[in-house]
Amino acid sequence: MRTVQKAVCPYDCPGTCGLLVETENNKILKVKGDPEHPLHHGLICEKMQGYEKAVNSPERITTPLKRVGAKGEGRFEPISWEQALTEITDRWKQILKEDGPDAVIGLSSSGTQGWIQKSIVDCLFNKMGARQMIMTLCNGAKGAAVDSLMGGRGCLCGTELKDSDYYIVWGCNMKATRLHTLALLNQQRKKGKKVLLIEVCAVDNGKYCDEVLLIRPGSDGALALAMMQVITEAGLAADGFMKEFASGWEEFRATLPQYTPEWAQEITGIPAEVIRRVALEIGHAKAPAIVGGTGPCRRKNGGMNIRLSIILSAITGGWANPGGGYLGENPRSGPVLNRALIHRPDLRTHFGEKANINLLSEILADTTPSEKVKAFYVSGGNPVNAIHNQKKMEEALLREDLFTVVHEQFHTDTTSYADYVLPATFSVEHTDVYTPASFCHISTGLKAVDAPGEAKSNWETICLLAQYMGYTDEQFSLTAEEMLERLLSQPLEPLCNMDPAAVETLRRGGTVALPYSDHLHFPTPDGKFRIIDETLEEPMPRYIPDFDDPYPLALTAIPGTLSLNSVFAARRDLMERRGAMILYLNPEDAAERAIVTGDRVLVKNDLAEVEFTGVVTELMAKGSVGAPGVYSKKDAGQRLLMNALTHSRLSDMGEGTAMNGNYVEVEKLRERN
Ligand SMILES: Nc1nc2c(c(=O)[nH]1)N[C@H]1C(S)=C(S)[C@@H](COP(=O)(O)OP(=O)(O)OC[C@H]3O[C@@H](n4cnc5c(=O)[nH]c(N)nc54)[C@H](O)[C@@H]3O)O[C@H]1N2
Ligand SMILES: Nc1nc2c(c(=O)[nH]1)N[C@H]1C(S)=C(S)[C@@H](COP(=O)(O)OP(=O)(O)OC[C@H]3O[C@@H](n4cnc5c(=O)[nH]c(N)nc54)[C@H](O)[C@@H]3O)O[C@H]1N2
Ligand code: SF4
Ligand SMILES: [Mo]
Repeated sequence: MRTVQKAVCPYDCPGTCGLLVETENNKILKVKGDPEHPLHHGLICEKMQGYEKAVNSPERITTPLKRVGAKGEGRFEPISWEQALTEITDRWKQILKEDGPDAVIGLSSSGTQGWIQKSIVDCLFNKMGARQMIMTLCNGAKGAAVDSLMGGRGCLCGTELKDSDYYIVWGCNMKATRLHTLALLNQQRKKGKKVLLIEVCAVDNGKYCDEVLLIRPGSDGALALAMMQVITEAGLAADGFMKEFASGWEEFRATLPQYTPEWAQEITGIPAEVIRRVALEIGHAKAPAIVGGTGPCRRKNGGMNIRLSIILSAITGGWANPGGGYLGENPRSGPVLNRALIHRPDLRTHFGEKANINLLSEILADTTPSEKVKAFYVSGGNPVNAIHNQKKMEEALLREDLFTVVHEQFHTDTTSYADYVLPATFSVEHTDVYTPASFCHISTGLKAVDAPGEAKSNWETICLLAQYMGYTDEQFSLTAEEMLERLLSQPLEPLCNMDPAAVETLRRGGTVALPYSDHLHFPTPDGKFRIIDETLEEPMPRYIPDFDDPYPLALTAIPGTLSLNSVFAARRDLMERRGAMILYLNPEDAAERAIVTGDRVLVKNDLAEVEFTGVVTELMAKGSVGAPGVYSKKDAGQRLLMNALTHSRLSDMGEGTAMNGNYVEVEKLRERN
């Protein structure tokens, strides 16, 4: 019998879209957008329109596997769950006994954003006392900047943008990562509202915007300062409003005169007259909105860049008007459900070392006896392709004394190094609850079909591993459905005040809209928008430069429009359309190196030399090159990928990724074949 059930897109994408899943005889036939979704009304990206192709793929891993070849070869034999669980936990027990819990790392990465399936992995590793992970691979510096200024609350919800009167899309690839925002802005442009793009690479989004400012990577803080200088000098800053709702405004304002457009032109590469004109447009807008992406935050000065752009969004007083403000972080003040019920920090009795995901290659490769990691568990992640310093990561995973277990849906470049691979489910094969970034809603998706073969969800796998470890906590005998019920029956604000019918919707699987946050109410120590933050290394916002590496071109990671990190790598239809690894170059940089579109180019720095196919475009800022998408070795047809060129370094705030703060030289290798 054919049935249609509501589901949720589980991926690490600000939308958390609602889906309708059509099933027959325990098989997914078709997945489409849910027109009843209260915020998105059925709009989903083309990647998810073919979700059934991935779920039904014959390439899925369907049994536990044990390595038979050398590490990295990717040769395995199928074994039973019983054997896998026994052998894995015997080894873990031995490592805990001989080396202690600091020798264990459990990585619950971004494969699924479902609270239940993601956080249960952390629960087991809390229980084991393993190294605590600092998960700041996406936007650690941006989150820290928002926390510093606004106490973690006050960002716009995507639907509020309908009321803005001017849009600044700042380092955000809407076409790839914010489909709903792109659709909304397209509508607003028809009403005569302006969309300004501030980007290092406008290839994907330039055509959807009225004006493009191509900026030198990492110089966004200087641009924001110069715009504020122009706005204050022209008498367009809302002084009364700022004095009332912000702290430190007058002291900060006094620093602005030095930041002229001419000063910023030198740093940003944007002509002073353009900075002046655009700043005045923003100054005259009643409710300007900044759509802030992660690009400018992924560098040494990332937190400062974001602090300055958010202050710019506030100084005209637009925050007091509907639609005015900053979109780019969680628009709610806090969680609506109690995540601690799942990851159970209270089960942790050993508080040893911490591990930042951005430094993972170095941490795993460290063979100092006291620092050595001996057990590595990967769930929902593909560190070989996605984490900085690929060569170091592979060197680490080759270590004979690093015991690696990977829970995956498909073979990846990371599973090749695993001692054991366990088969994972897709979101339609398990139950979970989801909350988006940048929107105000909550969704649940209940299991719609059984998993193929012996695949098990993160929840089931972790509970079994825990039981084989001998852990008797009640947590590990619950089902995911029982956990969902616990979460829904112990809600936090504002779910406590939710209509009982809405809670029933979540019990059955569906989406409920939540109220927006109050954009003028800040849980900072003095209850104000905090411009000067004495708890930071740089209390007063000012321009600081990015890393000072001895290579001329900045290398930027651009999100792929046909991929989402590794999660669509198994979709042959999408990967064939995407093609080989390309590198965007500005015409001047290309001409200096005699490179034309189609040439094979070699990108080099102190870490590696990686080949790309060059694409010369005026939509790439001078002084920078851009590499879209995360590739597998198979899709790229080569061993070294983009992250062979990225250093394991951190941003100025939030211990965040500095993935875009990498510098390279490019040379022509050979002409197109
Ligand atoms: N289709 C698709 N969707 C995705 C993803 C994906 O890979 N593909 N990734 C998902 C994940 S995990 C995340 S964290 C989010 C990220 O999504 P967002 O937070 O919305 O940010 P991005 O769209 O990644 O923004 C990156 C943009 O910043 C630009 N940029 C880089 N450096 C600078 C700079 O110094 N200044 C300026 N002005 N611009 C700069 C890049 O060219 C790029 O276009 O998206 C999620 N959604
Ligand atoms: N060059 C470059 N590097 C990047 C980025 C970039 O844009 N360019 N983006 C960066 C960002 S923002 C991020 S967040 C990281 C992402 O890096 P990771 O967190 O490592 O995520 P993915 O690479 O997407 O790998 C996720 C894996 O989880 C699997 N998976 C999906 N659902 C489940 C599930 O329910 N259970 C289990 N066990 N597995 C599941 C998928 O098959 C996939 O292989 O990459 C970062 N690295
Ligand atoms: S990947 Fe993003 S845009 Fe596409 S369906 Fe999922 S949440 Fe929506
Ligand atoms: Mo991310």
